[in-house]
Amino acid sequence: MKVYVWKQSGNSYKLRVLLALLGVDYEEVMVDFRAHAHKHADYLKINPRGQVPAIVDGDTVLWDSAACLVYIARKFGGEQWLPSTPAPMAEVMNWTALAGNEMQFGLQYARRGLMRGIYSAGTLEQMQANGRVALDVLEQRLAQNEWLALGHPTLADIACFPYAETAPQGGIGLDAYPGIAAWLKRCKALPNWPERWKV
Ligand SMILES: N[C@@H](CCC(=O)N[C@@H](CS)C(=O)NCC(=O)O)C(=O)O
Repeated sequence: MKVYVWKQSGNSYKLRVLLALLGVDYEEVMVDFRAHAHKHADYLKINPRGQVPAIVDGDTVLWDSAACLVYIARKFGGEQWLPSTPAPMAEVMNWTALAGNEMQFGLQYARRGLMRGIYSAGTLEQMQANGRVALDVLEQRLAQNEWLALGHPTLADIACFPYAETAPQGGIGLDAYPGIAAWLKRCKALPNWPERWKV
């Protein structure tokens, strides 16, 4: 299985985390953003959105982090990370949807704005406001619960972790979110939790 990533990408880090926790063997392919490799014709055949992450596993080609996480969890992770029964599966998907919406367009875009000067999707203040919606939802949950879904670590935690952790890089400090801060530490204490790539 080939996994296409870039080292500063939080969406790529989600896959790195799940693969490490599960001890899956795979080939990591760095898509060099500095060379605009994510916009090259060859790569666009894999991910038509010109983004990372993506997975190629035989005839299976996946180009969204949530889809990639679902694939890895169900192929290698049994019932723990994404259960196959309706209500538990849907509860996990609540959080992957939050990760793909307010966390992406709020926390990730605010970070991208401050780190790379890209403001194509609105002002920094708009993105930070969106990001705070996500953090408020997380905090509400984590003030009473150790994990986001089902009382144990699941895909929900992995999908939400990267951009919650980097919220300060988007100008949103975590001091007002003690439940999130404690949960970030709990996640990192899981056996085999990997560091981000060195940049
Ligand atoms: N919804 C996508 C978002 C992926 C995404 O935003 N990837 C970023 C890196 S974290 C990227 O490739 N950005 C380059 C671009 O959009 O041109 C997913 O979850 O996979």
